Parts: sequence; structure tokens; C-alpha cells
Amino acid sequence: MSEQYNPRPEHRFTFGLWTVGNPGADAFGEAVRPDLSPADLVYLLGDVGAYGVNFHDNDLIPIDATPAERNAILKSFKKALDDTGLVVPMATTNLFAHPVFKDGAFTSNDAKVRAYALQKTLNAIDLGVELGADVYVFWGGREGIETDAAKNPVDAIKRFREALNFLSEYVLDRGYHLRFALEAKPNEPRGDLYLPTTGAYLGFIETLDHPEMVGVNPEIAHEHMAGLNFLHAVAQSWEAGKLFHIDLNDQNYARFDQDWRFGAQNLKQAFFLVKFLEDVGYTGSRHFDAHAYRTEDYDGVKDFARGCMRTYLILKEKGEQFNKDPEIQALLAEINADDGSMDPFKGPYTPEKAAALRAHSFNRDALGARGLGYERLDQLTNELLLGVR
Ligand code: GCO
Ligand code: MN
Ligand code: MN
Repeated sequence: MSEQYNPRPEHRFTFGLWTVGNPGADAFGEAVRPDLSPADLVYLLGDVGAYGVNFHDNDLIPIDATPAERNAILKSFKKALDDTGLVVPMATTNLFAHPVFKDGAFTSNDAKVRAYALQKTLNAIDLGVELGADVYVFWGGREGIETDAAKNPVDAIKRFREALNFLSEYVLDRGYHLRFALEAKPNEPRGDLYLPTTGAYLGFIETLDHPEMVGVNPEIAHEHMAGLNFLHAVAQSWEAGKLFHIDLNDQNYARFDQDWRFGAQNLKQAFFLVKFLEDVGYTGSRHFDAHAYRTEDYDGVKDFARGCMRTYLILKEKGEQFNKDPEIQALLAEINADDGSMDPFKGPYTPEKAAALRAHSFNRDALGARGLGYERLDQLTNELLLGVR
């Protein structure tokens, strides 16, 4: 394996404890890999060259840990971070595993559950900040329904907003450098989840008390489950200044959340995504929210993690090649050519501009008759990706 695709800290590759730590249990079968401690997982990530490690509160500290157990775990986790040089850029709360959250957390119908979810999140924020996190993810794990008879969807949104406003004030009150990133998913584990797409969250954020503190954490698998174009969700988030974090993985459309290795399924989409992130200069984590196939052992988990990063770096190089390819660039220049004749109509509205625009005559048949060369452009892209350019 050539070294040019080896991960380096500046690539900002991160993994969750729950990703490389996934023991392979699914709805039909038990775990196939032994549980590893958080510290062991940090050493594994250090070995494969990751930059950072993220966690849910209970990935690190079990929900029923005693104070002594908590201290011991934290001590060995911090030592592992020191030994490997890994950092903790992001943290989050597990608001979905315990039965108390079976009907959601912040959107639960039960005020006690909602208050408990807030309390758990306050503690988890403290833990994340203590370990260095500056992004805090909210994935609405069970914020949804099986039947709409059970919950008023408007109440659910209002409750969720109230929780985020409360937590934003908490962060400000404590003086933490922490931004929130909201992660949408259309369904699973609930029949339907509220705020099911990144676009839905982008609208919701503007209704919060502190929208400037809140962005999104789009995930490939989740937008694909909704049948959407992930790149477009990412681009809209970026353009809105809201791309605070990203969950990279892969899978085909119309499946459950399979969390496969980045690039395992849709290489071309992965290519355009990497090219976008690199071209716009996204500086946040490249977080892999994925796990190894259930067929894998410990070494296979490392192959999985290395594969995510290596594919990203290869695609990054392909993006540079695309940007330098004379034939591709000539085609793009042609596609975007502008003879300046429409300049008088550009920019903000004025009554004069509108009048001039009305008076102009367009040759729509000639405009409609032109071939655009996209077939050639796409084939050139394919050949570049297939390595024959
Ligand atoms: C999922 C989600 C989670 C979240 C994680 C961090 O489908 O299970 O993608 O993995 O990303 O809880 O918020
Ligand atoms: Mn997911
Ligand atoms: Mn995710």
C-alpha cells in the first residue's frame, strides 16, 4: 500500500467509539467480536492513523457506573489519548438505548422523561467538554413515533426546540466553546423520526433562540434512506454556514442504516462529496460513522477503518486530477461560458432592469437546441475514476 494515502492529523479523520467498537450484533444475531474497552479502541485508532475519537456518554462511561468505575475508565481513556496523540473533537448523548427513552427523549410525552433527558445531556456535555470536544451532536435516536395517534407532531417540535434552547443557554452560561450539530434520519429505530432530513433541520435551526450556535451533521446513509442526493444536502448546509460536522459511511438507497465503510457502495457519489469538501475548504472532522462487516475480526476492523480513510484520500487525489484535467476543464469552461450579453439583467431588482428584460427578445429554440456535452463530461469523469486517464 503506497504511503501517499496514509492518514495524517491534518486530514481530520475521526471515528466514534461505537464504530470501531461495534461488536457486530444485529436484529438476527449476536455479537461476533469481543467488546473492547474505550482505551483499547483508542489504541486501535492510533494504530490505523486516525486523528480523533468521538463518543456517546455511555460508550465511555456505562450508564450505571459507580463514581470509582467512572474515574478508573476516564483515567485509562485519558492515558490512551496521551499515548496516541488522539483528540476528542465531538461528543454526544445516548438518548436511545435505555428503556426510559422508548418513546423519545426531548420529545417524549412524559415530562419526567424530558427532564431526565436534559439532565443526562447536561452531564454528557460536561464530559465532552472536559475531554476537549468543541462539537456536540444531537441525533434524535428515538424522537419519533410508530403511530401518530400517540403524539402531536407540533408539540414534538416545540419540545425539541425548548430543549435545545435550554442547552444553548447552558453552554453560554458555562462559557464553553461548543457548537451543536443536529443529525437527521428519516426512520429507524422508530417508524418515523421527527425532522427527518438535513433540510428539515436547516429550517428548524432558524427558529431557535441561538441559531448561530447550531448547525447540522448530515450522514450519507440517512439521506440515502430518504432517497435524497447527499451532496446536495451537504452543499446546502455549507452554503448556509451550517456544516459543523459530517458522518461519512455508505450504502445503497431503500435500505436500513447499514453503516458501511466509506466508498463501499457508491464510489462516484463519494467522489463528488470528497471533491466538494476539499474544493470548498471544509475544515471540520471527517467523521466515519460506520462499522466493519459482521464477517470481520479485529484485523478486519482495522482494514475497515484504514479503508475509510484511504478511499477518502484516493478520491481527494482524483478530485485534484479532475480540477487539472485539460479536457474536463475545457468542457466545464464551455458549459459555463458567458458572453456578457445578459449583464444588464443581473443583480438586484430595479424597475428599469425589469423593463429592459421584458423588452429583450430571446431565441429560445436556438437555446433549447444546443447539446450540452454532459455525456462526454460524465464519461470522462468515469474514466478518471476508473484510472484510465
Ligand atoms: C445512527 C446514527 C448514530 C449517530 C450517533 C452520534 O444511525 O445510529 O447515525 O450513529 O450518528 O448517535 O450522534
Ligand atoms: Mn446512522
Ligand atoms: Mn450518524
